[in-house]
Amino acid sequence: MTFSLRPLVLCTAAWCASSAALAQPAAPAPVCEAHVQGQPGKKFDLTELRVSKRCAQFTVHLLHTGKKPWQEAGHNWVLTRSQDTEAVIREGQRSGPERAWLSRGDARVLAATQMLSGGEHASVSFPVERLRQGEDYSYFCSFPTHAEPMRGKLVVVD
Ligand SMILES: [Cu+2]
Repeated sequence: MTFSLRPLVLCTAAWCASSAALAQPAAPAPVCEAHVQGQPGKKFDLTELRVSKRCAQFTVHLLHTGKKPWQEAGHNWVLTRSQDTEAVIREGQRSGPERAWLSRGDARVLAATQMLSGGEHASVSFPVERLRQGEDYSYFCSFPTHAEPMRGKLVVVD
């Protein structure tokens, strides 16, 4: 004769409900926006953004925390694949101040805010389906001499 030692499962409805919830936690809603500061000294306060592919759109809110006008020390936020970054920077320099050092309409520019003066802010939203997980993305400020120090990584996550 064999005994099957099955554990008795006893729980109140509330306890069972909570343990079921623990076993399968609902994924928290992803954060689909980020606040980025362009600071004096050619700095972004954030150098990595993680973007969930569960977001339909992602929005970057850029604030220029300095005081100078954009023609002197502007900041923008420009997103490209990392492999396109250097070429887009060069093209931006050629575009000059009348185009705020960014070649608009360039398909390699995945998203960009306008060039801001100190105290100004701007937002840009882009569809996340345009981004691929595993691809390297970089963001930067296209103002002359800013793109090297003002650089960050955008990582697409689940
Ligand atoms: Cu800048």
